[in-house]
Amino acid sequence: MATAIKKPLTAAQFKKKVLQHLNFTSSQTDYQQDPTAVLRAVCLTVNEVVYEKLTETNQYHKEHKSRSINYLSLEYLMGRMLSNNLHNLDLFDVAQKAVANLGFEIEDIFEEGHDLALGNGGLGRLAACFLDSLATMDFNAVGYGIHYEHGLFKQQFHQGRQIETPDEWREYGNPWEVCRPEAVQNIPLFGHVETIANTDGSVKKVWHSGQTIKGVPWDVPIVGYNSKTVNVLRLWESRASSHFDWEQFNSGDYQDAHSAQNHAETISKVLYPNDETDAGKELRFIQQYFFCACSVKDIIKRYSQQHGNDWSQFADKVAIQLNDTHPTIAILELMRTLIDEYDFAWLDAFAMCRKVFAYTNHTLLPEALEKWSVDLFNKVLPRHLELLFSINEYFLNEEVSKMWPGNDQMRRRLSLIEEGETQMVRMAHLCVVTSFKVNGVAQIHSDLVKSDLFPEFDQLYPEKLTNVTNGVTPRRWLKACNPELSKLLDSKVKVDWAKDLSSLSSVAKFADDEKFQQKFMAIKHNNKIKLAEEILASTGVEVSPDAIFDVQIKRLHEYKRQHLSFMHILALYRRLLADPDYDMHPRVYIFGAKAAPGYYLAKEIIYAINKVADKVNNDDRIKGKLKVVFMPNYRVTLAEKIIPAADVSEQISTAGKEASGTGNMKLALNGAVTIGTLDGANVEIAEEVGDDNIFIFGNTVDDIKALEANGYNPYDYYNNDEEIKACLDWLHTDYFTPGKPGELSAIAHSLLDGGDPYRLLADFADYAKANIALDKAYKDKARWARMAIINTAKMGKFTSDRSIQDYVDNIWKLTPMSSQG
Ligand code: F55
Repeated sequence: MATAIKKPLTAAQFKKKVLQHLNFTSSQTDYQQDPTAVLRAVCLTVNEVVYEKLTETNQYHKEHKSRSINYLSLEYLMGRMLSNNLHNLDLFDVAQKAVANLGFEIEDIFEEGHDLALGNGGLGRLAACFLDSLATMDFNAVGYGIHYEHGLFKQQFHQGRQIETPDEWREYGNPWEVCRPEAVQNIPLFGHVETIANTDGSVKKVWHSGQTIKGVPWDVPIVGYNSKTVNVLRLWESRASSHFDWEQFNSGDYQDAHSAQNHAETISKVLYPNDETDAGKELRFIQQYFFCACSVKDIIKRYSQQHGNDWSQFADKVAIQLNDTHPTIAILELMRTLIDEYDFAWLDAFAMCRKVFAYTNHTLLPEALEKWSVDLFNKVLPRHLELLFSINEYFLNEEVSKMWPGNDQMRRRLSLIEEGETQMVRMAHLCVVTSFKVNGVAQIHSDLVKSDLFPEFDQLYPEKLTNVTNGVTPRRWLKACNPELSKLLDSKVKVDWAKDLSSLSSVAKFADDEKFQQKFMAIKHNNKIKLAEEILASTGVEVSPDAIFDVQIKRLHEYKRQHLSFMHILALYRRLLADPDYDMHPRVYIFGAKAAPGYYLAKEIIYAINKVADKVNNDDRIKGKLKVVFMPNYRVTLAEKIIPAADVSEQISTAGKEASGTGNMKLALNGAVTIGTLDGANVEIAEEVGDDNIFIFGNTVDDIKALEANGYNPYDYYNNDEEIKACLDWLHTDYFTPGKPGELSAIAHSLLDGGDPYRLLADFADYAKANIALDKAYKDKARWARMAIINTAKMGKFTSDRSIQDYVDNIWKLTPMSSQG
């Protein structure tokens, strides 16, 4: 395969450098017993190449005054970096050889690395995939985020229940980051606003803050795959602005001097672990402002270094993408800076914001739409609140009332402020009003954003709402995690498919080729053997690689309906108990999911799955036909092991609830067949692979609306479906929790008296039917192999390179490095 970029080091040179780092940087001459020291030395070696490229990238963009995209996200779920960086630099083989020469397997060295888990789920992982694509495609991009001391909690199970422990990802340092003291920022908070009358009758507003926090940037280099670029992810850490109040300290008030420091450092201490509900906590709000203010100041500083005080090109050179509403406050911060610090007229500042910001919506769930109380705004950011009110006044008078004259109801509905007992700021409305583009993350989701979430905004701003379907990076999610399949694809596809994923479509012609099928399925089988070892090690459960590996990996949430699969497992178990010869191919259900620590029902679902797993896995009567494993501490690194081994991908959310999903893409890319609803990107996956190569079931968005219009009653299903009734009743007994009846009742309660908010029972029968069809398909080896191959071959659309190209063409309007001459 042709590689455009020359290998920067030979294996011998690489080894020499690793030894140098072991000797001189780590003073570690006795490295034979210490894979951690070797990991560190390998990372430092890679960094030598990385930083040289970073300098060249910066130089280029400085010279060309390139337009940049600035991606603002509270979350980045990067996973481990070493393997990815080696692949992207084309140094994998070199490092493997060098490390082997030192007496280690490269995989064992990787295992010493920590995940950078600075995110919850899909939204954070999407940001990570986008950074990879931006660097690969040579775009000038900076990711901005928070340098959390603790990322997403680690998960353990104690007697089946989730226990959370802190994530200590950088306890002993992180080789991939570098501190940039020269780019420190100071961030004001609290205080009051003074109004000063100018001689010409106008007024000047001065914000006197009550506290200042220091923002310290840590840069993580983002290495493009086979490209010229190394970009950075800049993560802000909060510190007390003067390290200590020495006066206070010297006067003996040691405790108070410390507590100011503690308060400042608390801001970047921990990632909020909620993935779909807004925590509504003051500290979260301060986190958001802290990182937005640091980032906006940094963006302005970078611009000024090239353009001085000439603001005329700002909107031509800078685009800022808001990853959900979490960084919305950046809009008000830019507005405030332009008016208060650069003397912009209000209208000019507002017009500038409207040219610079774009917003991505990731959810339609009402509980995830962020609102902050006006009181909190007033306390923490009094000046920003004034500006928010002024934007609202302009928007309601100049835009809403002109479009719908005399319509007070419309003013109330669209206002940036929700009236009520406590006034709340609607962050999504501020985003829509002040962004030049708003995108959903899959076609069906974007359509629903237009028709159901923001129909009036769509009328008011006809071209603003748009779609960019999500994607995943094939570098991490195929090339690095599934080396055997990658090699097979290399042998059939003559271009570099990792950079041009649609080229995989040429593999479809081998879908019926017996030899190719055998090779493809042998690789799957090998991956399953490896995963079976991992399952045994982490759960103690023995599973057969000859069984169907049925995978559901994602955050735990009622709308994702892990409990639909759980109910179906109960049904299968019942069928097997009633008839031990019940005809089904052995199946292993593999779950991976973290529940938000405060999400009661999600935790009950984990517990129930674990309890049923205990019973089923140890029941000889069913002859090993059914196994259930819940792998603890699901994270990027575990996903990289599970996905290559999956036969079946469970994507079973209630239609209309999953904005896109991205695990669905990763699994299909690795040859898993989807069983799923017509929700999120499943719809587009079905279009790509064709109806014969996916199992679609259940109510559509329109069906669900119709069910609800007719008055949804879960008891209709309970009373009319003997299997549903039996499974739900089972949960009240002590069958799975001996001596403790009712321990699993919460699920049954939610599905019956709780109204079954995610319409699980309405989809149960069709899901069970689709599973019978799936079982039949699996038993036909050639048919299944064909389906699996077609899935891999038809995933070209879902590379994050295509998503980024869509953003670039329709939203950001960037030019890549190579095309700038
Ligand atoms: C995190 C914090 C808050 Cl306060 C709210 C939501 C989240 C979060 O993690 N959301 C999230 O992951 N959303 C997911 O985004 C993916 C990428 O677009 C989608 O594929 C997925 O459908 C959506 O649920």
